[in-house]
Amino acid sequence: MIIIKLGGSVISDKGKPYSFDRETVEEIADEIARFYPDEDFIIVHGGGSYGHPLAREYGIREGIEPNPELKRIGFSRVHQAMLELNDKIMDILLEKRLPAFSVSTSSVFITQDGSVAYGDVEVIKRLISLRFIPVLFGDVAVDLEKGIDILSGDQIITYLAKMLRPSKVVFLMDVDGIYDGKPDEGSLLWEIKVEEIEGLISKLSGSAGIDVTGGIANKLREAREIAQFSEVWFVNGRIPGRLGGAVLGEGTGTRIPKTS
Ligand code: IP8
Repeated sequence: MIIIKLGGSVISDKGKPYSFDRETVEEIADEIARFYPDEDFIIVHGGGSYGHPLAREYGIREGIEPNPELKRIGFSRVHQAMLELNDKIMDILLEKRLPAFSVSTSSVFITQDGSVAYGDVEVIKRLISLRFIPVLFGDVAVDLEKGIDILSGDQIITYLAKMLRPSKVVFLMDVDGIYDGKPDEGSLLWEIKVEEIEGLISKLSGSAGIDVTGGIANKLREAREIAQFSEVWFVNGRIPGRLGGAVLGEGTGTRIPKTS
């Protein structure tokens, strides 16, 4: 089983509200279709310019207080925006005859401290055994302490990796992988050991546009956790062939080996 993160910066321009890169998602779907049904997949997509600006506008990460009336509306609006984005992605996957099935994150996960505190993966497991491709997404979530929060697709993947032990997790990004500096200045790191991650995070700048869940630093922290259960790849989702390379284990990008 391979878990793919469709990064928000790959499928939309975070600087432009409600932008969607249909062509890129079509190419990614074609690439998945090269490997399905021989390989099982779970897809998790990010918020892009659908989720992040609205989540910030309503202050969802700060919880249900201090203005619960407004926050409740915001919570629902962010969720609806994510459903809209999810719908566009689902349409493309189904058009390509991939049996994608959308699983609404906020209905199956409860958070605490930005991570999954409770999750139900039974339906996801059964969907996979029935040869579906479950599609989840970064979303709003009911939170044990703050009442409400945002759950990033990256944290969802860590939880799924722990519960389902995929062979690989592939993060699709808008750059070629992880660099030892800014992408236009540093050089691409082909392999990173988990011990090197903390040092790297302090060197790296945030991702472009508005990101309420922490951009590349968040991804690297999650990758450190995920590496306990699975190999992790970071590849360019905008360049056809890169996802396939990671699936085959011989691609251009950054690989973090499994630690045990
Ligand atoms: O882009 C965040 O998910 P991410 C989802 O995977 C929202 O971090 C609603 C901002």
